[in-house]
Amino acid sequence: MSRRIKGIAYAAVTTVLLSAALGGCGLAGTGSGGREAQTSKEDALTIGFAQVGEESDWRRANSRSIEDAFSAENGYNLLFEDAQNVPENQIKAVRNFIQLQVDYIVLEPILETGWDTVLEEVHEAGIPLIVADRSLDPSYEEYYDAWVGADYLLEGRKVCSWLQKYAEQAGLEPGELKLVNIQGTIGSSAQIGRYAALEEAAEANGWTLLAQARGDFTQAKGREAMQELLETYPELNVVYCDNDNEAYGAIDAIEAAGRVCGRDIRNGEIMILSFDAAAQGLTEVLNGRIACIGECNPHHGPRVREIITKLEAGETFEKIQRVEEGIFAADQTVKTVTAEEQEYPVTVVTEELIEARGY
Ligand code: GYE
Repeated sequence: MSRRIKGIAYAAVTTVLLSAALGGCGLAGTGSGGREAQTSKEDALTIGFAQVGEESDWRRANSRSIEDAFSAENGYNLLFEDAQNVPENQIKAVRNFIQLQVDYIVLEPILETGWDTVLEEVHEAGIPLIVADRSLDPSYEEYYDAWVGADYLLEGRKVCSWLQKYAEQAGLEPGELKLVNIQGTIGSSAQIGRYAALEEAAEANGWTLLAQARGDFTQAKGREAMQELLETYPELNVVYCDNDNEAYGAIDAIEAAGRVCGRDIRNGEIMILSFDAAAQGLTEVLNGRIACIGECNPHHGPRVREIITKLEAGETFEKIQRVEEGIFAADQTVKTVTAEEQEYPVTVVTEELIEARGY
């Protein structure tokens, strides 16, 4: 079982818990039970995991994946630090792991930048660093042993290709498309990549990109952002949400304003595009409220564990590991999308697919 410790005031608590978990001298001589416990704990690897927060369905599934992969039964002491989406908390968490001399640090960075000093400290302490999910600015590459995550620019390009092909088939002129973007945490690699794809496609296709508004990857902020966007830009007809939770919020706001979510924008419907493909998001695809979702896979636990196992065994592995992902829509109006000169099939959402999703 991992220990989830929230917020800034965790440092002292973690220190206490960890010294117990590591089974220092204090545990010796407490009888055979104590000694047995000490032996197994000493064999266990201690993993310091610096998580982003709990902002979305994706994030919760990702946390579960890490907890399952690094469970005590699997032979790990997992120290789980939730930064609550505050970059300073995450830097503190990493410093704390250095002090505790954990065996590995696993970092899912909130932001791409701002890591200058602390990564040097990790390096000096000789603790292997694995970055997962969001990526760091390329200038930090020498400071980590591996990164496993998604290609956020590619995800965005796939969704934009779907929109372009859909519009073409529906006979919509590029200039008719009036888009807004509800942004994820500004400066996170997921936000940067998905926005870059949108900006590129808007320019290439002649779509009107009306505005961006902050949604911080949450339903509450997504709703607020959508409400304001509708007031300022009543002509908007496509909402590019940086994740599903923002899309749920956007749906709430659109319906509260008496508008309809759907693909028939000529008749006043508002089309929603999204990322992640959590079960609730896929359900919204099935009932027509979300037009298309670019998949983002949260199950990094086993992937990170495999990297650590290879590091332990001195085996080689790919330093940069990108996860392959799909794209989902309600039907095959668009059969394949094209991005980076490759075709990707569009998967039609079904009840079975949603049931199998698990998050
Ligand atoms: O899309 C969003 C989450 O970093 C890929 O963060 C992740 C994003 C994901 O909160 O739902």
